[in-house]
Amino acid sequence: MANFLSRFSKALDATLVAGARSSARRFGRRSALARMGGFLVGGAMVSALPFDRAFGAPVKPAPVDDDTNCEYWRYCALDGNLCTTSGGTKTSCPVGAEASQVSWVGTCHNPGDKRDYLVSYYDCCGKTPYSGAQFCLHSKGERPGYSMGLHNDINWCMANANKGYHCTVAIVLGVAE
Ligand code: ABN
Repeated sequence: MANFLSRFSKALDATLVAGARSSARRFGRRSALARMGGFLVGGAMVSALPFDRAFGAPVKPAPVDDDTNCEYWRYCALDGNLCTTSGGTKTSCPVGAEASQVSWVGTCHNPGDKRDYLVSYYDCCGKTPYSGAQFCLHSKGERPGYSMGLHNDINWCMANANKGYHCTVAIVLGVAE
């Protein structure tokens, strides 16, 4: 009987020890840390992968309809203050300023009708610039300053009696064929 009890007790011990080891392996600190590490590294790699965040939708910038914003389509080659933020409109100088006698011409794409237009930029002259004016620097089609006719960083009031620059308007001349 004593022999049987001793063997039974040893078998029970062995079973309990094996169970404790297996549970330590599965739920222990090290394996929990290893699993957490794998999860974190995997998560970081997934978020770094290049995937289509637009989920297939075509990505194109929304057209800007606001003519006080430099991104408005007809300002694509305008380098100067917007007359729409200087007391005028996009096609007329503010009271007290007169249009320049020479101008700069650019070709801009209108996303509204998907056509290209010739746009003439006239400076408005004879008045000091308005400090709150929106300044825009777009140089589409511009060439370096040694070719003056192809450079837009120029005061077009130079041919006027009043050469003081105030702002720039953008007049559409027609469709660019
Ligand atoms: N055409 C706008 C402008 C005026 C003065 C100086 C540079 C550019």
